[in-house]
Amino acid sequence: MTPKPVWTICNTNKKPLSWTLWSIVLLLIVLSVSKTVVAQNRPHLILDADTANEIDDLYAITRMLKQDKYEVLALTSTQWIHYLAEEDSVVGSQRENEALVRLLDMTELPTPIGSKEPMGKPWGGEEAKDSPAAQFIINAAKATSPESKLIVVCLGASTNLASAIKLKPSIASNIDAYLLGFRYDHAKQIWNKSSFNVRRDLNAADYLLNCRALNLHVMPANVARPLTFARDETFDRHEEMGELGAHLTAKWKARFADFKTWVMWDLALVEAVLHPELATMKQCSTPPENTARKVWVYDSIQVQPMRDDYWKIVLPKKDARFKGSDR
Ligand SMILES: [Ca+2]
Repeated sequence: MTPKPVWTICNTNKKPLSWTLWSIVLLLIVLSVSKTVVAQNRPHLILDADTANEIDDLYAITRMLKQDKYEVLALTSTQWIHYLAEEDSVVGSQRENEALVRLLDMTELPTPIGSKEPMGKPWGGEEAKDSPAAQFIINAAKATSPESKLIVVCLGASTNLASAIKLKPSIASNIDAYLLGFRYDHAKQIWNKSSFNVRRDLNAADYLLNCRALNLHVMPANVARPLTFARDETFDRHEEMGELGAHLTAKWKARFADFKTWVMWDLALVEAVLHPELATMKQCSTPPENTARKVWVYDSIQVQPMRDDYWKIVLPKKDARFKGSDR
C-alpha cells in the first residue's frame, strides 16, 4: 500500500498546504534553530548566593534568572556562618534557592549545594572545602577557555569559588570572577576587609586576591550601598507579580518588617554584570598583605537606572508605567 503524503494527514480538505503556511513553518524552524545557536554561544555564568542571609540575594537571583545575555548554568548556595546565623547556614541558602527556582518555574536549573564551612581554618589557611558547588564550578570552568571564560558571580562568602580553584588551580585562567564584598576608598586607595561577606570567609577572599591567574572584579559594599528599595513601593509592585511577588514580600516582612528601605547590595553587582554601562570600575592594586597584582574595583553605579531596569524586567509586561520599553 502506498503511504499517503504527509500533508493529506494534516489537511482535511486534501489540498496541498499553501506556500504561505509552508513559509511560516520554515520561518519557525529557522527561528528555533537560531535561538538554540544563540543560547549555545552565550557566555556561561554561575551565580553563587548566601540566599538565607538577607533579602537582597532574592532580588539579584530573580533578575539574573530573567535575562538571556548569559546562559546561567547553576545557582549554587554558600554558607554565611556566624554565631547569630541559623545552625546550618548553607542548608538555609539551599532551601531558599530551591524555593525561588520553583517560583520562577526553572526547576531544571541545577542548584548544587556549597560547603557548610569557610575555607581553611579559623586562624587562616587555604584548605579547600569541597562540595557539589565547587565541583560544578570546576567542571564548568574546565569546559571553557581563557578566550571564552566562565563568569562566576559571588553574592556571599566566596568559599565555593576559592575552593574550586584551590582544588583545580588550572581553572583560574578560565574564570571571570565577580564578588560583592570589601570596602574600598578610591580617593585614598585603601581597602577595608571588614564587610559581611569577607568576614564570613576571609581565607577565601584572600585566596582570590592572591590568585594571579584569576581576573577578579570587586563590587565594594560602599559602592553598592546607594542602591536602596523603598519597602512600601516595593510591596505595591509585588502585588502585580503573583506568587513570586507574594514570596518576596513575605521574606521582607519575616526578616526586616520594620525597615522602610533595604540596600540591594547583591542586585547592584548583578545589574553591573548585566549592564556594564550602568557602572564604572578601575584597576586597583591589591592590599599590601596580599600578592601584589591588579584587580578591578567598581567605583560608581547608576542607581536609578539600575532600579528601573530591575522593575522593567520583573513586573508583568502589561504595566503601563514602562510602556514603550523593550521588555
Ligand atoms: Ca548576599
